[in-house]
Amino acid sequence: MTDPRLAGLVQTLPDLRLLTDPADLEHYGRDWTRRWTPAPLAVALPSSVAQVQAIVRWARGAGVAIVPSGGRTGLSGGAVAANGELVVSLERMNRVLGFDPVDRTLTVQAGTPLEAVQNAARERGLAYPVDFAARGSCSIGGNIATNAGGIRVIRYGNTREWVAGLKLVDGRGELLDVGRGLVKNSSGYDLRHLTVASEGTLGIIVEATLRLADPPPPTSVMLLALPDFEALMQVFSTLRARLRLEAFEFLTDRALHHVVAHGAQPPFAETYPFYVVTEFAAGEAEEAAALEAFEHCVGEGWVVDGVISQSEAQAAQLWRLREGITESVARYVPYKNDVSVRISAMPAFLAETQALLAREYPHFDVVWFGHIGDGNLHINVLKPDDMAQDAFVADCERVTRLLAGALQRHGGSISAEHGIGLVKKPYLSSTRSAAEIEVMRGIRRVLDPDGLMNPGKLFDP
Ligand code: FAD
Ligand code: 2HG
Ligand code: ZN
Repeated sequence: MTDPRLAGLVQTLPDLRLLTDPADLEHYGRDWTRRWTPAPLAVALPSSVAQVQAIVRWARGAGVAIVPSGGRTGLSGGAVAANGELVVSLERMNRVLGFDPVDRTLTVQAGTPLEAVQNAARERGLAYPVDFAARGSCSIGGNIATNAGGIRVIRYGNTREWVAGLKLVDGRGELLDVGRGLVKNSSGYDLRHLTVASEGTLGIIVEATLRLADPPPPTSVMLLALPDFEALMQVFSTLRARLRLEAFEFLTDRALHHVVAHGAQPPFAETYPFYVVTEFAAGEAEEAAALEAFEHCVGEGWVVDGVISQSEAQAAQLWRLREGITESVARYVPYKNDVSVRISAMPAFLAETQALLAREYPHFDVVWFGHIGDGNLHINVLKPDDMAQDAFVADCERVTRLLAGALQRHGGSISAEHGIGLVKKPYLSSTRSAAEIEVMRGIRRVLDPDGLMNPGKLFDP
């Protein structure tokens, strides 16, 4: 143990697990952005709410900043610790605390992985419907702190919809029990919703009470090949009107190229410009409706090829083409954009953005995919191997300023589901007015008067 400030923490909490080994600092100091060099002071692994409160109180006294840390799968730099902060990892607080079959809620510690929550719900005959590829590594605390979305938002909404209550240790070390699982509660400001998407800037989420859904119906997965972007919205409208959609996701030929290069099975003998992966409630009538909808789309020229899953294994194979994209491009340290507009604004926004990126990025590999049914596009720009990281990021920042302008014109958001963190901090004002940001600052000051909770993230004090 090198830093003398830590001696006080050890004295206060002799049982606390504290890591200072350089390999641990490296591991816990970064998230999936891989852009910043990790340099935390230490990593604390509390095992109880009382320990978390004591850590925050010690940090206030010692003037040490805290970075709340879940699975560090975040894509906006929110969990990065590059300035001598104390990383507070919730990974040891990973237990299911209770299930109430009448309320249909599951109470878990914040470090519980999303997949463990899904499994716990399934074992109890219900479902936790938030879902995405990082399910095995990300935590419920991180999901709440970013208001994570994923592949089923089109039917079930974001994480926010499923948080019935939570416990937060705020920046003063106070334990706030907000929401308490009530269905109805009109007793003033909803501090639970303030905490959702707060990115660790208001405190550390230590527990969550999650609403559970009915188990999903049996489903089939369809992969469709499309000739152009315009067809995408037509196919979406057609399928949404005729089927019970559980998911409607899209990817471009470049995205498919990278997933296949990473080991996925190519779905068709030919390649096409765009693909849709859609999941819908299955049954004899639904399959017939799906076939009819498919034929209609082919007749209109919106779909040029397609395949429908005949087994769970095939469904998983089709999903891999969409879910494997982030991992398949990770080696290029991509510059990520995660933008949204209202679904009705999507055709005009898409046309403008497509023209903008074709003009500004003629030589870069630009990988488009995302949750088109939610108005949410992911645009990953891949760094050419022979380009320096700084020059690449500077160029991407220039284009993101143009993209932020387009978003402003179309009433969209610079972060749909990944959060602002460090990556999108310079562009927050394209989505939020000065008056709104001032209100957010005020809220942050009340809950974190010393400015020690994830400083430098989301917006500056
Ligand atoms: P971390 O990365 O550890 O932290 C994220 C933010 O939350 C940070 O600001 C951190 O300080 C804060 N935080 C973490 N835990 C707490 C806590 N207990 N209390 C307070 N603040 C906390 N995201 C989507 O929305 N949709 C997707 O489809 C999606 N797919 C992904 C696929 C892959 C392969 C990967 C790698 C990531 C994906 N993500 C997606 C992004 C990421 O998984 C989510 O943002 C997730 O919610 C982050 O959870 P985490 O536990 O890893 O949080
Ligand atoms: C997804 O939808 C995730 O797969 C990750 O939100 C997006 O890697 C990305 O840009
Ligand atoms: Zn996504």
